[in-house]
Amino acid sequence: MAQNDPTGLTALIPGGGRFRFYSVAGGVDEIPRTEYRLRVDGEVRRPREFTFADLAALPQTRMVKDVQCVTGWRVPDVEWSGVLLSDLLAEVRPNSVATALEFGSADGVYTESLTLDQAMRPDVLVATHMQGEPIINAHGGPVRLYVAPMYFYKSLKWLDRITVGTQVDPGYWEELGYDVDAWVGGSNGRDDAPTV
Ligand SMILES: Nc1nc2c(c(=O)[nH]1)N[C@H]1C(S)=C(S)[C@@H](COP(=O)(O)O)O[C@H]1N2
Ligand SMILES: [Mo]
Repeated sequence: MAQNDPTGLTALIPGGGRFRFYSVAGGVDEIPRTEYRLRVDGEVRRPREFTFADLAALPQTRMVKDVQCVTGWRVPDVEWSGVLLSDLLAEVRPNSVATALEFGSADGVYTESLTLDQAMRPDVLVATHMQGEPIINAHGGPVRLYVAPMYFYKSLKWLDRITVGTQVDPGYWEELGYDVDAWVGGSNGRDDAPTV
């Protein structure tokens, strides 16, 4: 498996099913929930910072869906919960010119992006829990993105910033050649990718 991995940085996460650990930055120090902050700004009417408690006070959404890494490993039926990105965006109210989002990580290196339309989907989550437990540091906790219909590289770990803007900036892997629109496709028959 490691030989299929362009990063050479993976290992199985203990107790994590068949998840493999990915971090282009080598990881980040544990972020206590009480110190967690998510900055949401850019083309929004109400830029603000969310604490972990702020996220917990928003409507909670749960979904059971697959994880698919572009290098081939897959974990079926993972339970995720947290705040729908669309519910978070309703709090900050994107301006009419807004068309894209950029996500930043506390690792200071990894970035990702979505169009505003993709971000509004009902299967894109600002996730705080995985398999019924708080997301552990190795999985990008306390808060990571979970973009169900796309390859797992879209699901940025250690989420600490969302900048709403007017153009999609290619993320870390996308600068290295991976698709910006990373639909997993119809191969598993249940990821709801648009048929194009
Ligand atoms: N910040 C950050 N997020 C990231 C990555 C990364 O290197 N850094 N790797 C991505 C890739 S390629 C995958 S497959 C998943 C792996 O998540 P896991 O370590 O929880 O299995 O995280 C994605 N999000
Ligand atoms: Mo990946």
